Amino acid sequence: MSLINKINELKKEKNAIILTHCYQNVEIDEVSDFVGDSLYLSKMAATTSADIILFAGVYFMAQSAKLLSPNKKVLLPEISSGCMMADMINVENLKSFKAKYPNIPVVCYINSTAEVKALCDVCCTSSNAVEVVKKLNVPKVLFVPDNYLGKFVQEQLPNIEIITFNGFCPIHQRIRVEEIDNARKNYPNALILTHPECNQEVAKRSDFIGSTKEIMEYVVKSDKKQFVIATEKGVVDRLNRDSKKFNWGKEFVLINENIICPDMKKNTLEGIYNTLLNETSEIKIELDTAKKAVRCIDKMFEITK
Ligand code: CIZ
Ligand code: SF4
Repeated sequence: MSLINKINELKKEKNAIILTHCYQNVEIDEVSDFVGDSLYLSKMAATTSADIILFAGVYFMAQSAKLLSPNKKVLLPEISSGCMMADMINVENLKSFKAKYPNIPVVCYINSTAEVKALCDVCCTSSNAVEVVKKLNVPKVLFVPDNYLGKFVQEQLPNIEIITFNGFCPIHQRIRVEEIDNARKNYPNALILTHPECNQEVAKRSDFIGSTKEIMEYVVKSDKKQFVIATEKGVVDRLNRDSKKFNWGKEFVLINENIICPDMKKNTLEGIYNTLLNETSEIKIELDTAKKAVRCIDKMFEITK
């Protein structure tokens, strides 16, 4: 039996589901129940009736699934798959940041650990960051950990003061302005779409700035045929696969072949099979931390309803 069939059999046997982030290796979709961004996957984790959730993604995402489904067994095949941005902030430096700017609500990007979320007021994703900050209806917010996403929100909401923590995604930060300019020359008929984790100069030179979900929705609706994408390779691989499968006749080009998140790529079909078979790498979150962190996520759902 192929590894894919073996995983699918095990899933049935154990009443398990696999949630897969769109930055994962594309072959993992073959065994996945849901594929998408953090927000979508969090919602699926919150509503599933499965006993086991295997998260094909990185640590903070599996933690979010556990927070939203505390009675389920949540497994992360590669327990060392972290997020370099999420790891730039911790309880200690977050406390210092808050002490420097007291009594200001703290918005945290979902790319943060449960321990960090437990000390923040509301969470957001790249799809709803502007909406979350706007709906808080306050004159000032602290935004952690991504300073580029924070600055992107600031541009959309000039009447709110957004004080950003100095975190960033080292993968998206690799994208250079010159690469955008070269893409314009090399693909004159293409649209250039970037993620708000990119630096502001890169973002400003592109045709569209959006989360992975927004980028994917945009290109499907567009009547253009060629797109240069400035976000993680998994998004481009899925778009090219779907273009072939559904005859869209569209071509997607990754801005730079190095826009690959090494932590996201740690998962393999073999690792998934072994994790599900042995039920290893279970996510556990200390009760008090979980209680506070889930409040931060619930507040996001509440205000974006
Ligand atoms: O929210 C997510 O899943 C991430 C990491 C990025 C995005 O834009 O979807
Ligand atoms: Fe974190 Fe960047 Fe990897 Fe996303 S691409 S998981 S922000 S390191």
